[in-house]
Amino acid sequence: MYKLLSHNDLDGVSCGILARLAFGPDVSVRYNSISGLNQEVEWFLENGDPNTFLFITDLSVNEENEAKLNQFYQAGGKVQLLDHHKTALHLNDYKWGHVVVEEKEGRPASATSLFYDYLLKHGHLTHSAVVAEFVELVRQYDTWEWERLGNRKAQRLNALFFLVSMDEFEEAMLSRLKTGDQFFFNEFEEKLLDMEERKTERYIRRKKREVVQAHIHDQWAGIVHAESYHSELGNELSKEFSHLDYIAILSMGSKRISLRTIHDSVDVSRTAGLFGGGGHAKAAGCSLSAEAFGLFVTDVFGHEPLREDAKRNRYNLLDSSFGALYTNRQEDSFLLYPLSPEQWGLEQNHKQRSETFSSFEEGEHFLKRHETAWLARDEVFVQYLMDAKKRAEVH
Ligand SMILES: [Mn+2]
Repeated sequence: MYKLLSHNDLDGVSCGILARLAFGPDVSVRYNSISGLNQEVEWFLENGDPNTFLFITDLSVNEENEAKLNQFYQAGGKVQLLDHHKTALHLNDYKWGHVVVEEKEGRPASATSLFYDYLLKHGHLTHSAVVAEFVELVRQYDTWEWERLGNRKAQRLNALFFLVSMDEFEEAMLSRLKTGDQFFFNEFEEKLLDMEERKTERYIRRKKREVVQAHIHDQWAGIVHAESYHSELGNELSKEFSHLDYIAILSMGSKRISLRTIHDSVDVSRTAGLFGGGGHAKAAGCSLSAEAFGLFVTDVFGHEPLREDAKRNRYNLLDSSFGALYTNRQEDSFLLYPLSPEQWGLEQNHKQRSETFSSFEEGEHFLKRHETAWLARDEVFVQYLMDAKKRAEVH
């Protein structure tokens, strides 16, 4: 008999689907939240049949279970842990641990792709084009590679995963992977996914107006409360407010914080680590502890949400040689303009400020972080230039 303990997201559940494909009725599968896994492992070690082969995928165990699993293994127990989270790399010290972050240079791994390779290598599955395509879609979604590769099918697979129950998803995928030679969505699913896509867009648009920023442990965080679409939301908000190091998505019901970033210079698994969590460089999470609640909720309760940059401007543009005008809720005007190719100056309400910046971006980040400013609309820009002209005439 086999037992699989896996994560309850698309990557984790797809490991369960592969296990069912390989072992049929001989496997029992349980999906867990990150915090729920350790209890399941303990239960298995105390009450499970010691002849059962235990797989753990897409999740890692705490120190206590790490030691207990190793004892179990040393005593002849069969266990294999497969994970792709950087924070689990130390488990490679054990024969039963296999943690790979990158399959090869520039190709990030997912638990499903690692488990598929394992099952092929050990003869539990034979190669199938449709299964390989499914595994690749899961890998692309889980590692966010789909966006770079422009593969919306991967994103739609994840959307479908959230639209139906886990049992329904398992069943639908299993029957598709057993037959067919190409992975497809049926007509009904396509229709459903189109509707879902529009709903997600509206949700994200609304959430863009609810982001507050805060300087926490030497990083700039954008904070938003949201129950759903964490990855899509984190990605969109990180692009919209690119002066922020990361986006923290708070879920009060589950007392969790999801951390997302698009910046290569930021590692949110380290940020999550400060609050007892972990994950990947660009996607991580932690519990909403009392300390985190103070920083991410109480301290920012009075903050006004950020505003998006004006989008349809023709004159007031980023990085322009005339300068770019920013404004804030106090209706201050900030003109960021080039003094020379290597230096940008700043004027506030027509008065010179002492700060200078070595690039436009540096000045923009300064204004967004310290003045909570956004790119003004064209009308405001034109008015500012007219005022400047009047002032010059008076003097
Ligand atoms: Mn994963």
